[in-house]
Amino acid sequence: MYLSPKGTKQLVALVLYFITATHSHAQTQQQNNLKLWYNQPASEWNEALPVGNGRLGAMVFGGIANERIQLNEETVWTGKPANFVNPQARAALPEVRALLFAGKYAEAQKVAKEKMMGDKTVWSTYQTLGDLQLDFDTLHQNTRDYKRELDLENAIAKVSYRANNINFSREIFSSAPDQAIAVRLTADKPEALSFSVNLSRPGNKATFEVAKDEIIMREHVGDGVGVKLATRLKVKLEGGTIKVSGGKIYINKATAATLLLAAATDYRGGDPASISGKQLSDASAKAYEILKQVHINDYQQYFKRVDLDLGTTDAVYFPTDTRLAAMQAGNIDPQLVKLYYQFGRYLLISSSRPGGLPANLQGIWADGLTPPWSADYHININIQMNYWPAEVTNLSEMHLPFLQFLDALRPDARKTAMDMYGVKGTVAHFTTDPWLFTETYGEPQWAMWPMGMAWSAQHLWEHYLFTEDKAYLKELAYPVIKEAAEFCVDWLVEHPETKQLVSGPSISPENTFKTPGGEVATMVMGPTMDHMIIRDLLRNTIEASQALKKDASFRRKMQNVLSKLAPTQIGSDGRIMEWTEEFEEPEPGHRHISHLYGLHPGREITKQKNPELLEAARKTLDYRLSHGGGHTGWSRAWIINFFARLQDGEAAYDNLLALLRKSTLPNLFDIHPPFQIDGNFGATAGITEMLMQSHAGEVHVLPALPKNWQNGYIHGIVARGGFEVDLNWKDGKLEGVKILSKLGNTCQIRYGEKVVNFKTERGKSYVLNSHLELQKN
Ligand code: FUC
Repeated sequence: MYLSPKGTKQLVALVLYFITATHSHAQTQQQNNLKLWYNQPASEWNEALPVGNGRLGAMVFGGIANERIQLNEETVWTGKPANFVNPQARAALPEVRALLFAGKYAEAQKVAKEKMMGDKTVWSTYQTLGDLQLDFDTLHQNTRDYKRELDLENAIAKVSYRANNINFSREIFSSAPDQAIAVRLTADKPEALSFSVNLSRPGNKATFEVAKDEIIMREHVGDGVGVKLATRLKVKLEGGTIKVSGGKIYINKATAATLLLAAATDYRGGDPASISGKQLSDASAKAYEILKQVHINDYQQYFKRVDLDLGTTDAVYFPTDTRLAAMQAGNIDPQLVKLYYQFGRYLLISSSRPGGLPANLQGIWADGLTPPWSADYHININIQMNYWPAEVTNLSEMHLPFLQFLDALRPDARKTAMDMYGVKGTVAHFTTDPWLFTETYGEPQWAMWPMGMAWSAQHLWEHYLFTEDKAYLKELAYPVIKEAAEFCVDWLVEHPETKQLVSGPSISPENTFKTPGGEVATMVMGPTMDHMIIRDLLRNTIEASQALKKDASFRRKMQNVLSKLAPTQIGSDGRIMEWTEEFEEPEPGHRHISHLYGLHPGREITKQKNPELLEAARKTLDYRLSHGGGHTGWSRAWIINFFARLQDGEAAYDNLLALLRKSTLPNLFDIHPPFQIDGNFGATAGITEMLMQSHAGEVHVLPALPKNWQNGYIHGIVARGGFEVDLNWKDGKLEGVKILSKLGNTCQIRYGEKVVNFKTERGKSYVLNSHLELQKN
């Protein structure tokens, strides 16, 4: 529901009237605690509710006379593998570098545009799988008690209402164990369910077979350049009759019906119709209640690992859209923050499962044939942000699709490094897709940036820091990290004046500057972010090689490079410099705040190590914000993480509120605008960073607790070194900590200025009081 300004005001007045101070109403609170719910159907896609099993997704509208369930499958992509390296790139590299060193920015950009950008001619985009449409008979009129909800505890969407003295209900979920979507329709009066079912896909290119109780929809997407898909639907009835006519299945006078939907493509080979056929027949052999219980058990093993409480107000009695509107009007609603947090975890579990593709710009949920930015894998912040919450919110397994994707990028990334730059190792640029391209195309302003692989490699190392899984490090992570490092080592060149090593040609993602001659330019030699990424990568690779006791000579080479790499500089106004020179900034509030990579997600800038850089980072952030920064959802989410790392709980909180107030849709999806899921994930990570951090070699509890969260707890979050942490606080102060040591490492824990060290045993729990004193078990 979008409210008119007037409607919003009335509603908000009403809500503010009802919402009083903190109360506990255990029962209702229990009921609505972890649900997004609404008193009306979705009037458009941005109000519909997402379900997903990592691969197969649906957006549930909850219509009364007509239900639309928009479907997605993660591999429904147009395009194909393509090679589009600009053949002139390698020869142009020294020319572009020389022009940039000579300060001829505009000229360098022209050469780069012509000779380094590839010609991407194959159109590739993620697309909808299609729609499942239900049309009901006239019994579904004059409804009352309508409710539509998404239950985050069970990962089930529900619709219920009363009409003609009958209670109708629908449940929809996407099961990972059974690889199918289930839609269950019931009525509490026998034979009250009459409706038709059909499948469709925009573009009118799909073909259909309807027989008895089953529909098959097939299409070769992208007009033949893309995957072949098959979607299959089966209807199972309790009572009533079924008939087929005009491409639809008609159900007459049933008491209950279960619709099961399976879908597959040939992205990984095989025949989509037989893959989905097997999935469907396996699922339909099980009773609905069994499918549901197996789904809930599977989902809850991940979801239930973390519990958060930030306090509750009477706002919980109101539907989610009303609460969001009230918050936008100034209301305080800590439980909505909890809901948003757990929704972020829900979205990751539902869009990223081991063995599948990583979550794209929209997770797996995208409507139509041309979603924004092709709903692709932007790797200049967006996909990384998707995975910021994975380890810390105890969803380490959900990280794997991204980590395996990086491994899969390697053959192309190796070829691109050599063909484009004549350099060994692996490189990727600003974006990619499931056809795994790494070469670049388009405008140098976003495309001339060879750090996509180097940044992403951080995730492979981080997964190890949380799990210390040596086999994983050896077999999957290290080879990918090492090749990314090899590229960086050979890519860097000596600056003719400073003699330091610099990266370039490159950009500070997607920002511009004014040259001394007054032109707007983007490319330089030595943007700060590149060096922060490379420093992080080389340090991580050194640590990884030490952990595996290998590559001693490459390690020395990396150490040597690190000693010559251009350092992070503070400008004359006290801010961190974004480029090697202090250029005039045409967009001082730019959404990318790339030169703070070392603060977050990197670990170069910490209070203990370099307080002067920390101070400069704060100035950088304040300056960006005072010039309109944070205007996209993901940018705002990054800012929450930055302020958390600056240990400024109030500023982190203000930006979290701004995200909820300005960049959140009625279904709690983040907006760029339009919908882009990275902000959901970035903010979930940010909230965790406010409550605990572990990037600086210690478990820092409550580093950025805002005044508004006086009492609460978070249980089950994870720190580097393999510590599962339960934190409780009261009156704004730590009450106690429980630490489960999963790996048996020594634990260094900090609260404020107090630091304590203790040895741990694998699998044992340790309890500390408010003064960090270890309690006897
Ligand atoms: C990055 C951002 C844009 C957008 C796009 C998908 O390049 O600069 O704002 O989020 O990715």
